This record gives sequence, C-alpha cells and structure tokens, in this order.
Amino acid sequence: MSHHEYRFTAGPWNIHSGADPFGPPVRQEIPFADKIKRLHEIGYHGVQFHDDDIVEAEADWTTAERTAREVKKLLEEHGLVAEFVAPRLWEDPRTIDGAVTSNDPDCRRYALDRSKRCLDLARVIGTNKIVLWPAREGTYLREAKDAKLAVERMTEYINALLDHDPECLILGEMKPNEPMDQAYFPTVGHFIGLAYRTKDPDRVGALIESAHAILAGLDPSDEMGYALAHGKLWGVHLNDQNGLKFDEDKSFGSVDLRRAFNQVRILDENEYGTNGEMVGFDVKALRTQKDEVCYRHLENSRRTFLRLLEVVRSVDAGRLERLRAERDYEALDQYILDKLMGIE
Ligand code: XUL
Ligand code: MN
Repeated sequence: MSHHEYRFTAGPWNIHSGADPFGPPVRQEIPFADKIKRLHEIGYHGVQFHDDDIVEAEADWTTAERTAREVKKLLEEHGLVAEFVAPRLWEDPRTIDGAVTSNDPDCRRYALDRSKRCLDLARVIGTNKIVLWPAREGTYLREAKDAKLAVERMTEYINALLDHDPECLILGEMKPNEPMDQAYFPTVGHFIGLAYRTKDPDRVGALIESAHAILAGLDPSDEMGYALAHGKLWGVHLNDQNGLKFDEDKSFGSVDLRRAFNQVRILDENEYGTNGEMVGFDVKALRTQKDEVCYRHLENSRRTFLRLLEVVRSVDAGRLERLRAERDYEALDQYILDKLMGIE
C-alpha cells in the first residue's frame, strides 16, 4: 500500500458566525482573506467555493472574471488552490421549487445559465471541477412534480454542462432530505446511475459527504466503496452526524470514531488522493464556540483524520486476512476496538 500524503480543503462557509434558523450570529464575521490565511496556517492546502463565495451571482461577467482572478491570486499568495466551485442554486427566488427540476421553464433556464457561468468561474479560479448539491431537486409532497421527468431533466441539464465545457468534471453530492422532504437523487447510487445516462459518463462522478450518507441510513465508507468501484470518487466532505436529525456537520469522528476510521481506511486502501483528489471537511463550529477558537473544528477534523490514518496503517493486514478466513468476526471486532482504544 502506498503511503501518500493527503491534501485538505474546506469552504469559506465552514468558518462562520454561528447564526442558525433559531438565532442570530454569535461570533464576528471573518473577512475572506483572513480565512484563507488561517486555513493555510492550520495545514489546509485548498479551498472549496460556491459561485457566490467568489463574486455575487448578479455581477456582470467582466466584474466576475476580474474578481475571480483576484481571489485566485490571494489563494496563490498562501500556496493554496481552488478544489471546486458549486453553483448555489437554492437561495434565489427562482429556485424555490427546485432549479433543475422546477416545473417552470424560466426557472430551469436560470439554473442552467447560472451553472454555465459557474463552470466559467471555475476555470478562471483554476479548477475544472464543479459540485452539484441538488438541494431543492425533490418535493414536499409527491403530487407536486413528476419523478420520472425529474431524472430526464437532470440528465439534460448535465449534458448541457458537459457541452458547455468539454474539459469539466461534474461531481454530484447527494443528500436524501433537507431542505426537501424527499430528494429525487438521495444517494450516490442514484446519481451514478444517472451519470451513465449522460453523454460523457467519464466526466460525471461523485463527492460523498459522511453526514448525508448517515442521513440516508447508510454507512459513509460503504457509499465511498460504491463510488470507488465505479472510479467515480472525486471528492469527499468528511464530517459526522448524530443519527437522523438536521444536517449537523459535526467535526470528523466526533460521534462515531469507528465509522470515521472506516472512511479513512477505505480511502487509504484505494489510494484516494493520488489522482489529485482532496480531503474536504464540510464541518461547522458548534454555536457555543467563542471567536478566538472558531477554527477548532477544522483543526480537530484534520488531526483526527491524520491520527486515524496512523491507526489504519498500523492494522496488521495478515491478521485481518486470517480472521476473515476463519470467519472469527468477534475477534476481528475486538482487534479493531483495541486499535481504536490504543491498546493494540
Ligand atoms: C449541504 C452541503 C453543501 C455542499 C456544497 O448539505 O453539504 O454545503 O457541500 O454546496
Ligand atoms: Mn457538503
């Protein structure tokens, strides 16, 4: 097994002032340039963006291009790169009932135009990856939209993006619910099925978020295994989630260390990262956190990943194989628990 290095990323939204649906901000807003500097200082290599993290969605293209160049320069000053750009298709009034799967053709046109612009922005900032989190591509009630048509519309939309930029890579980030009651593409399997229906399946892959898999009642490392088997795991959003609640975006490993261990294990066994993939953390600071320690969740997630990596790499592969062959899964269970407790 290779012992390659990992490159870590996070988005500017992962450093935030703590407002939630029930209360106002509790920390100072931090200027973008300060976030970038600090991410570098705490061992991060790249930044993930929404299109409007770079420049307002309404800005004309000349302004947008200039601003994206400035942001790229800022990244370069700190030795950072942009990992991907994601069109934020869930805040505009035109996407209230979905962007790609809206019943209204004008709304679908808006979503497509904005996504094409996102591809252009991605190129200026130095990446060919865009991430699609289909936030409102679902329903609150079954009769509101046509579930079969939704798949056709998503396929057409992706085809149009593939045409727009022949070099782009499209990464779907699936989540089963929130803000919608039911999403049309709740898991990575749904999206990969759709990827094969597009005109260039080799350029359509996935980003897997731990919390989203858990919300679907699935194990994140198994979801990663599925995408890896298709050669389509091009991004991750590692975090943690305490059961079926709102999307908590807890620090990686905070709830279930063994579940985190298995994510690191499958990534490392498959040499994730050797093809330019990065380890993204989509984590949120607890609202109780004070200003001076508002990067702790990012520092901790990285630290936990690297510590678990040591544990993963210390697993005795021969012993594991023997226990598998003997089908002594009780002994295997305890071996892993002892590893996690630092006994073995
Ligand atoms: C939503 C989510 C998003 C995406 C990027 O749950 O995870 O932040 O990661 O659009
Ligand atoms: Mn995410």
